[in-house]
Amino acid sequence: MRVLSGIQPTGPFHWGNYFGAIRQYIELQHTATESYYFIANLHALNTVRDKELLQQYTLNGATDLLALGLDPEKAVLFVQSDVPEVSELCWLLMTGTPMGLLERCVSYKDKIAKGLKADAGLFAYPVLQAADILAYDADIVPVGEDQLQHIEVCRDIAGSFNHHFGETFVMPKGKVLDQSAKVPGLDGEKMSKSYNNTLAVFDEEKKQRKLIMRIQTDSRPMEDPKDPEGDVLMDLYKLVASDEQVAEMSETYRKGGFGYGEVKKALANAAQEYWAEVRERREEFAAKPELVREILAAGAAKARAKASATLKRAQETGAVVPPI
Ligand code: AQP
Repeated sequence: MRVLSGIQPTGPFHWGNYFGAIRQYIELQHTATESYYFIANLHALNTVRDKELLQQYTLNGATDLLALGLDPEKAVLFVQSDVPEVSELCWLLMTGTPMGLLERCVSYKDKIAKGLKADAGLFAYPVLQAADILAYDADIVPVGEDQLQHIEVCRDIAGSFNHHFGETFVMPKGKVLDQSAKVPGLDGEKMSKSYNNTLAVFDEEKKQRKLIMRIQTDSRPMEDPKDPEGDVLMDLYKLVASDEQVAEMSETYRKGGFGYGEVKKALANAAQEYWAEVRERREEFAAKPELVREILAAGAAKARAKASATLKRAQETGAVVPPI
């Protein structure tokens, strides 16, 4: 089983990125025959237009993944733009992709609906993503729920290429975690960098505590029993607290007579404990940017070897006719 996933360096990674996707990367690296994880800086260009900031976010992203447990001995970690073959493959795929397929993509439609600026890169994003996945012959793509539609688009694109030119690409499958496929943000909507509702994994404790204390809650009387299901605080608590703590808190909800302030404090304490070790590890990696760069360079060489073989295969199956 070959596994691949990418993550955009558009800002600090948040709990949604970690519990929806990164946690899967860390787990799957032990069982996959090959795994590829990349920092999607070309995708991020759609949002981050400041060169230095994007470079910094890219290095930070790799540092974060290493601190969170990605092991370069087990998984190939690299930066998307270090593999130019993928952009060429993207063009081969773009020529057979119907506009309607991309127009139906929810993440594009959502951003437009929220008034965010759209350029051709944002619109064609799922095609580059398809090239990212297909270039490495990925069987499994661990993601959050919001990305499942893009993986279906990738399958459509690969299927139509295979049908037209002959078997070329491996059909990938998306993989989400049932419990954390869509982590809610501070406002109860999907946690998302562009919605400004995130808890960053590596925020310092004080800032995280402050943000947690500001989470919106309902205004029902304190005495009323409350349903622990579908409650933002409880949903976040489940991610960082132990099973025992969650069972206790659920009981407190059902009984009523508590204040949300207490729940927020418990959530902040559990979060502090949950992230303490990786925060320390991050400081160690952050002190060695040269080591991170070396890991990325070694990863890029391995990723390029794989992607150029796939590009050649795609060119040979018929998409590019050699000039006579
Ligand atoms: N709230 C979430 N719950 C579960 N999974 C999530 N992911 C993102 N948000 C959640 C997953 O994280 C991986 C990397 O995400 P990305 O690089 O595609 O970034 P994103 O989806 O664009 O993340 P944001 O924060 O929502 O960024 P913007 O606002 O720029 O779009 C993916 O597997 C994603 O599913």
